[in-house]
Amino acid sequence: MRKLYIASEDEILSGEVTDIYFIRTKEILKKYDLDKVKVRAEVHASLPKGYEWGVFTGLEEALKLFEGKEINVYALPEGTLFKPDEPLMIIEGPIGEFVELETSLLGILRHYTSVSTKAARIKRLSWNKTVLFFGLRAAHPAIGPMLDRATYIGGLDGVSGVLGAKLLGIKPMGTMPHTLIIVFEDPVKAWKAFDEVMPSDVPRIALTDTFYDERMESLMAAKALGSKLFGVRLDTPRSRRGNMKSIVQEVRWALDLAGYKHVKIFVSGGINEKEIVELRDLVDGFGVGTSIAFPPSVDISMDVVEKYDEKSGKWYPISKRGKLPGAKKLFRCRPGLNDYVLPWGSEAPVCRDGSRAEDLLVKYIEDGRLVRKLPTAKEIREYVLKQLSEVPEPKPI
Ligand code: PCP
Repeated sequence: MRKLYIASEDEILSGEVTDIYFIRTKEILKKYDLDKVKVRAEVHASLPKGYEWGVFTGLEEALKLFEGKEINVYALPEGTLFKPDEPLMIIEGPIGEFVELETSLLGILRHYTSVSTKAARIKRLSWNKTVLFFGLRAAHPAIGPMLDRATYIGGLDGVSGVLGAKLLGIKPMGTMPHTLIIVFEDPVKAWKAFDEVMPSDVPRIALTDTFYDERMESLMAAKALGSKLFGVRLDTPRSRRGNMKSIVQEVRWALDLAGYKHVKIFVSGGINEKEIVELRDLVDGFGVGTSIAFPPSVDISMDVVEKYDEKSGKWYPISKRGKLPGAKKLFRCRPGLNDYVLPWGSEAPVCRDGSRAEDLLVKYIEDGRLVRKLPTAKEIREYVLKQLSEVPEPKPI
């Protein structure tokens, strides 16, 4: 009897977390001896309105679905920026080997990619200010570590989640909750207790919005902890947010005037793209939760685009209407997203500087075996940040 309504790793990898119509399809295909028919299935995406690119993530988990199956899998490296309708992944092999895995595959890729894309947009808009993920409380804890990973590889600087950070091999980052201050009934006592108990490598960032005005509490914290105070966090309640920009400006002014220029200002609570743009030149960092944990959906789908004819030994294009038949390759000239989508088997075009365009769809699985070393989360994050530096700032939504 399970205590939580969540699927186990085995249930996901065995294909049990699927839509019933795939199980029925498999049964019918088997009966007609069609489950051995070799196909190429292509994964591609459409983007939310106003988005120019997405960040392809979830690959490491998605590949786990295919290990041990008699198939080949080609994909963009995890963290690659892509544009609408570009091929993200090609799965090649007998349809019966993977038909029921489509549900979990798309679920993993869509959720990861939607979260990472939003995280990347926020990071790109932040003018390189620190952005931490504070959104664990917005989602079921079963996927907490997945959200932490998706946001970190999407370019955020850190996550508050303890287990997520452990799996990423990084230190969890955070400040203090209102609960600490309320239990002490006195912010100064709470900040001093934090300073006394916490090891020296934990930055002293005082939450300064609990009982009094943000300017007052920030000055109180600076006075109480002096040079030890690393920063203040303003999580101003919605009911008090007349103009957050003015509040931050006032706190900065007051701290500077009183000689506390070293004290950084962090802002959290209800931060989305427009708030990032409004506050980015004033603050030192952001804590962002819900807007990333519940991002607009990057709609990822999979379609059979080629079948193999055993008699002629040739692949031939086929697809449902509305989708381009034939497997495709994605070539890119960098910097930026100067892309070419060409039929499978095409040669890499020549870029303006005379070099060959990068062939982005690479083989990850051959006959069910992983044939490429997977990058670490840190490496994926660096790859994302590099690409983000090559694209224009998105229009905040
Ligand atoms: C802040 C806020 C949200 C967190 C950050 C993310 O937490 O209240 O819960 O905000 P977002 O989802 O709106 O982006 P704290 O101030 O630490 O919360 P608490 O009031 O529990 O101390």
